[in-house]
Amino acid sequence: MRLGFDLSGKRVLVVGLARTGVVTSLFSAGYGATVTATDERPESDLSETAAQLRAAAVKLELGGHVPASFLEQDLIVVSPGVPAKLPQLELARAQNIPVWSEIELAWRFLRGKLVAITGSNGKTTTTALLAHILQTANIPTLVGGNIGTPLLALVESSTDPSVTVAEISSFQLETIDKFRPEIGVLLNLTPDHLDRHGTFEEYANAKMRLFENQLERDMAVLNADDPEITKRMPAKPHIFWFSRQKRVAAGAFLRDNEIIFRNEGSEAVLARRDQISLRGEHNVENVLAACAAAYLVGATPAAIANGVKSFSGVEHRLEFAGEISGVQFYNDSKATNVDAAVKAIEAFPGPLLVIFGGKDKGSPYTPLRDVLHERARLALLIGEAAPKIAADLEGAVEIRQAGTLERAMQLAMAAAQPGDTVLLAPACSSFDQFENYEQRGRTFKDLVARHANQSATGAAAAEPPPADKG
Ligand code: UMA
Repeated sequence: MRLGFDLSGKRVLVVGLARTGVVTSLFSAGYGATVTATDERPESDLSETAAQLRAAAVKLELGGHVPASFLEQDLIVVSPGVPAKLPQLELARAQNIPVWSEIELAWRFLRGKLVAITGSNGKTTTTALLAHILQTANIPTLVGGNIGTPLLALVESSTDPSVTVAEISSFQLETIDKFRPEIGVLLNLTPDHLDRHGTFEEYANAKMRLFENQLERDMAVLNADDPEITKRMPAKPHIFWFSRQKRVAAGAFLRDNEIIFRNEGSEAVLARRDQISLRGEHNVENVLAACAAAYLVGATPAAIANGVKSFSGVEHRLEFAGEISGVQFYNDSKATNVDAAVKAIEAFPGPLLVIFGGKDKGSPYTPLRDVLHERARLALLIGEAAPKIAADLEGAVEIRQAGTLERAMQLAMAAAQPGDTVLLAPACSSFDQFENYEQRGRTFKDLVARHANQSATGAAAAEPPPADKG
């Protein structure tokens, strides 16, 4: 039973006007709220959005945030990308005005069950896989959250028997109030977004908020192999584990080739390891988590096995982008933090040429040293973070400064030999040079396609690359 929220006649301020803010503004106006929406970007950057919102009687404050407006509201809904500690939000909190993330508002309206998936890495793959398994099991399934579609956009389609599978980020969890998923999944905890959260502890605290409102009848699915998780176990929910390394008393684990779910002494075989087509050991963990959650939601073992077998992965996650003259190209643009990049590299035996860089997020790049030394021939650096990455990786692998993705591709084409793999695994966010990681990934794939065409037609590369040693 959800708490609900009566928006009718309420004054609602929506902060941030990208995907989340637009959906939130229109939803709130549709439910009878008086909506003001604000964005730091000027009207010239938001003309289409502005027209759409004005047509729905939303008042706009663009090109900055007006502090007084934050104090005249019954509710403020912030987009994930807006810092939770924005001074105007602190002022509102001091006046006891609730500041919620969009997932809080959505949770109050969504019907059916909610499975919320978080973690530092693997969220999107696990969310997509779980949704795919549930669809294979003929369970009415909705999918959204950090994966791209704001949860509020799913409210209208949700029904009592439906299951919403939601990817949830630390940014979204920072501003929840009563948000309570029936099943919460935590995949792993490694440093990420320290530029926003400040410390790993603060970041981990935000992630653990997934479980803070859960009751005894709710469930948590946790990674038994991650010490950062086992030391933070939530107190209330019924806990199920998943493990790649050991057998667990309650939850999913591997026994030889089989994925077993065990609970109260009885066991079910959910799928086989050799049915997983995703690369990398980290993806075995994602599959274990998705299988456990699917079984807990009510999918049969046969449907789970079929779902695992027919799932070929998600765009921008270790996505095969093409082969040119015996060199394979992989797009892992979603590797937006250091741990994700380490796991991406570990998924290939080598030799590798890896493209790193983008906007730095505050974590050191030194955890990449060993795996690069072992498997990579060359690191190509792009974007703002390049000098810091070069300093952190010095001596572990040959480094070249490329500046842009275009240049990195040229250098990779010149240096790669048949049998090599060129991997885009930036370890950084994309916002210095791209709109988002999706655009970065698509640019990479376009470049691979262009070079493939050139090589097929025998055309020379546009510029022969000089040796930019860095
Ligand atoms: N803005 C302000 N004031 C500020 C800061 C930003 O007005 O002080 C404005 C910006 O100008 C912009 C808007 O706020 O117009 C940005 O909103 P947003 O970044 O939240 O963008 P959305 O399109 O709503 O996307 C968000 C998530 N973005 C982030 O968390 C940064 C998307 O996750 C998510 O898919 C979407 O909601 C739907 O739920 C993306 C992401 O990068 C994929 N997530 C991070 C990650 O996965 O690492 C957490």
